[in-house]
Amino acid sequence: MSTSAARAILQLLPLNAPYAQERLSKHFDVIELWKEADPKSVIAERKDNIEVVVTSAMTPTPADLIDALPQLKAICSQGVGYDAIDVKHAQGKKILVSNTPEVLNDCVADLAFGLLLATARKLGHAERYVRDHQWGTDAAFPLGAKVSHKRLGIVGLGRIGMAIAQRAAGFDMDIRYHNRSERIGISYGYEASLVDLASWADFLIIATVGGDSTRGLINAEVLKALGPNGIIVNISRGSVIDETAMVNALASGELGGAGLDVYEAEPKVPDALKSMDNVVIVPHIGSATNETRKAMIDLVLDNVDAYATTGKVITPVPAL
Ligand code: 8YV
Repeated sequence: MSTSAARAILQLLPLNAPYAQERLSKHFDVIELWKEADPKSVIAERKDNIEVVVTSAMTPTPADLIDALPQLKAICSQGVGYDAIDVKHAQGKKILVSNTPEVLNDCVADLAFGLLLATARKLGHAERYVRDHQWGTDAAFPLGAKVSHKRLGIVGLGRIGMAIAQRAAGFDMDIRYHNRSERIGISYGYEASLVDLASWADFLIIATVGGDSTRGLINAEVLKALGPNGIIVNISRGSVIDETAMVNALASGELGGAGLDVYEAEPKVPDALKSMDNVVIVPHIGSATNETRKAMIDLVLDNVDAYATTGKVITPVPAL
C-alpha cells in the first residue's frame, strides 16, 4: 500500500474481474481494504487522500465510514440495491453514489421465474425424490400447480418488475401489480391495496427496493390473503417479508409455498424452511451469472472512470 498523497480509492471488496485493479489504479492509488490486518488504522492514515469508495449492494457502507473520509466525493457500488449504503447521509454531504441498474434485470427476472416454476412444479422436492431413490417406490410424487394462464401479482413494478411481467406474458398469465403509486401508461392492472392484490393472485413476486420504506411490507395479513394454494417468490430483499410470519404461515398451511433468493439475516436461513418440501431456497444468486456480474463490474469501473475524468458518475442513485 502506497502512502503517497495520490488520489486514493478505498476498495471494500474484491471485484472479480482480472482487469479491475488495473483499471482502478489508472486514476487512483487503490487501497484494498479487505487485505488489511488493521483496516481502521489504514483509513485513519489515508483519510485525506480517499476520494472514492468502491462497495457493493451487500457490503455495509454506513455513515460513520462516510464521516471518516473528509475528502470523499463518490461511492461506486456493485449491485442495483443500495439499502446497505447510507445514501441519504452521503447525498446530504454532496457525495455522489452510483449503483449498477439495468444490466442485471434479465438475470434477476429469469431467477424469479425459475423460483416460481421450481416452487409450483416442486422441482426441488422432485429432485430429492429421485436422488433419494424414492421413484418406483410406493411413495407417489405429489402433483404440482400449473403456472401458465394463472394470476400473477407483482409487488414493485420497477425495471426488474417489468422484466418479470414480460416473462409472465409469455406464460399467458394475468398480471396485476402494487406500487407506492400507479404507473401511467402501463397495461397491467394496478392494486392500491396489497391485501387485495394478494387475495386476487395465485402467485406473488416481490421485486421492490429494500430498506426502511419496505421493511415488513409483506406481513401476516398479506400472506393469509395469498392463501393455502398461494406461492410467494422473493428476489428483492429479505427485509421486505416478515420472515417469521412467513415461516409460520408455511408451517400451518395458511400459505401454499415459497421460492426465496433473499433472507432477513443472510447468509442465515431459518432452519424451519430447510425441512419444508413446498419451499425452494437459493443463496442470493439473482445476478450471479458470468455475463451479468461482468456487466456489473464493468459499470462500476465505468462509474469510477467517469468520476475521475468528469467529476460525475454515469448511473447515479436517485436523490433520496
Ligand atoms: C448483489 C443484489 O449485488 O444487485 C443487487 O442489489 O442484491 C445483487 O446483485 C450481488 O448479490 C453481489 O453482492
